[in-house]
Amino acid sequence: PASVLEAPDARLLVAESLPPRALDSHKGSNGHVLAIGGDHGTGGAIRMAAEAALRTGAGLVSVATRDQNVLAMNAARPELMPHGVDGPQTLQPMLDKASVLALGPGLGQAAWGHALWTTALDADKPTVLDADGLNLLHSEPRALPTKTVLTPHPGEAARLLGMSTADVQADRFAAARALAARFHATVVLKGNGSLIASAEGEVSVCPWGNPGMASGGMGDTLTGIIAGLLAQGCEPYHAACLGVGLHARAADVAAQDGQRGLLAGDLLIPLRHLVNGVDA
Ligand code: NPW
Ligand code: AMP
Ligand code: MG
Repeated sequence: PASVLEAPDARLLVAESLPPRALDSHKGSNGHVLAIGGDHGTGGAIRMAAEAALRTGAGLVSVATRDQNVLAMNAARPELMPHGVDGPQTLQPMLDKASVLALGPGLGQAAWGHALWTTALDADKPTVLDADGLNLLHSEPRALPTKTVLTPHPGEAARLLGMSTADVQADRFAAARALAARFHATVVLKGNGSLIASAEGEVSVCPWGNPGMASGGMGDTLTGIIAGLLAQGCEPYHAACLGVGLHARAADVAAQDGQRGLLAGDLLIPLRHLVNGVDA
């Protein structure tokens, strides 16, 4: 048995989950997301995750990435706070200030990414683990923070489960439940009809989204959205359901201009409308 995310549109989900901001709300009341990733060549992935967290309403968003990404990120999105990190020593002070981590987009699986991954997971903060963060977990299984959301696409899920992508797709419910039970975490198994599974075996199905979403950066954006919701106080399963719903509905709005050529960045403005409960 599984429940379909029932609201006729994501605004109802938002209304139930994110109350309007208090009049005396300030940036410190809305959480501080630290996005960690962006090895050489994939700096865009972590910037997209970070920007999505901001557009979801996180109060502050810092980025721990390669030195070489900092200048461009500052220029393109000055609201972000990117820092070049070369290892655990430079990452630790950033971890101390963060309330939620978005770990893995573009992180790579070499020594730099591995060192940041270990240090970040040891901090035991609410964490969205994605992309190379999941691939590293496959190479080195370990205990995860109490509040963890894993966001594998079918290829990443297959690696973690030691099966083929086709096997995952043949029984997506079983794959999502198996991962959630194995890692004691909330799992989003992405793809057409994304599934959200809790460690206790509850599963929800996302009825929104479209094939225009099959383009680079889409998953990185989802990671940032869920991190932004955790930062504003949502519990992991709820943040995952709401985040998947907002992401897919924003993509449906953006795809009104056509599915081919839809960019992950095109989701950010409809996302902002939806997260505020206004017509997109
Ligand atoms: P196949 O071929 O079907 O067996 P990878 P990645 C499968 C960063 N990025 N349904 C499929 O396997 C990421 O953050 C950076 C079924 C496919 O070949 C990561 O850090 C960007 N199968 C890193 O790059 C933009 C599916 O998985 C394989 C599936 C590598 O991430 C792009 C590919 O997966 C990217 O986000 C589906 N729906 N989806 C940037 N601009 O900086 C995927 N598969 O090998 O894990 O590589 O996902 O591209
Ligand atoms: P990633 O592969 O990590 O970039 O994630 C891709 C994102 O786009 C996930 O949120 C998927 O659920 C979504 N997506 C990709 N293809 C489709 C599709 N055909 N229908 C609906 N959602 C999709
Ligand atoms: Mg991805």
